[in-house]
Amino acid sequence: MPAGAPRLLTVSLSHFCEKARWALQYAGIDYREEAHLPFLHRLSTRRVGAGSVPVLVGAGAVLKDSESILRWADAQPGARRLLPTGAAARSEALELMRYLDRELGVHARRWAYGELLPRPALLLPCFSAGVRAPTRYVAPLLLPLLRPLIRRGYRVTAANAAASLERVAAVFERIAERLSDGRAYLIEEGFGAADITFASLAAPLVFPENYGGRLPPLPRLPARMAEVVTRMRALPAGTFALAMYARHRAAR
Ligand SMILES: N[C@@H](CCC(=O)N[C@@H](CS)C(=O)NCC(=O)O)C(=O)O
Repeated sequence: MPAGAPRLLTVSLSHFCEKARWALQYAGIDYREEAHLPFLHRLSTRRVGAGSVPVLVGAGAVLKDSESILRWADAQPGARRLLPTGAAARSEALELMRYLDRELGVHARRWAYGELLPRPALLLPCFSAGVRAPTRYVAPLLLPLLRPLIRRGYRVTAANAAASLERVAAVFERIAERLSDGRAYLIEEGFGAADITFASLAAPLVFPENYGGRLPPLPRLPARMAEVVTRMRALPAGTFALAMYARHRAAR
C-alpha cells in the first residue's frame, strides 16, 4: 500500500465520486484526489482490481465503490460518524442509500448526460478538471471518442433520458414525503450518510454552488436543462438538497 493519505480515484464531474469525497471530508479523513477522464479512469482502476469510480486506494485496502468508502470512513477511529449507531436506524439508512444509488444516481446521470453530451464545450472543462498533464492537454482530442462511449455505456437516448427524468421526479416525491413530518434530516438521528447520498446524487438536478467536483456553470446550461433545474430546485426535495450543501458541505 502507498504511504501517506489514501488516493481517491475519481472523475471530477461524477456525483458518485462527490458522495465519496463529501463522506471522507465530513468524517475528517485526509485523502488525495486523483481525477481521470471518464472511461480512461479504467486504466487506473483496473491496476488496483477495480472498475468504476470512485475507488479509494491505500489505508490497507482498495475500496471499490462509494458505499464501501463511506462505511470505511465511518468506522475509522476518531472519525465523525456518518451512519447511525443503532441497528434499526443503521439498516434504514443503508436501505435508503441503496435505493438512492439505484433510482437517483443512475437516472440523474442519464438525464444530465442526455442534455450535456450534445454540448462538448460545456463538458470538456468538467471532464478535464483536476486531470494531470499530459492527459489534460489531449482531452479535447479525446472528447469526440468519449462522447459516443458514454452515450452507449449509460444507454443515453432521448426516450431513456425522458423516462429517467420521471424516475428522479418520483424519488424527489418520496424524499419530500419523508420530510413532510417536519424532520430536519432523512434519518431522524441527525445529518449523515443518507443526506450526503441524496444531496450528492441530486446535484446534477439542482446544481449546488459548492459541489466538490466540476459541474457546468448554471448560467450556461442549455435552456431546456436550466428549466428542469429551476423546477427541481424549487421542490421540497431540491430545496433540502441545496440546504444540505449550504449547511454541511465545507469548501475543501
Ligand atoms: N455503485 C457505484 C457506482 C459508481 C459509478 O457508476 N461510477 C461511474 C461514474 S458516475 C463510473 O465509473 N462509470 C464508468 C465505469 O463504470 O467505468 C458506486 O456507488 O461507487
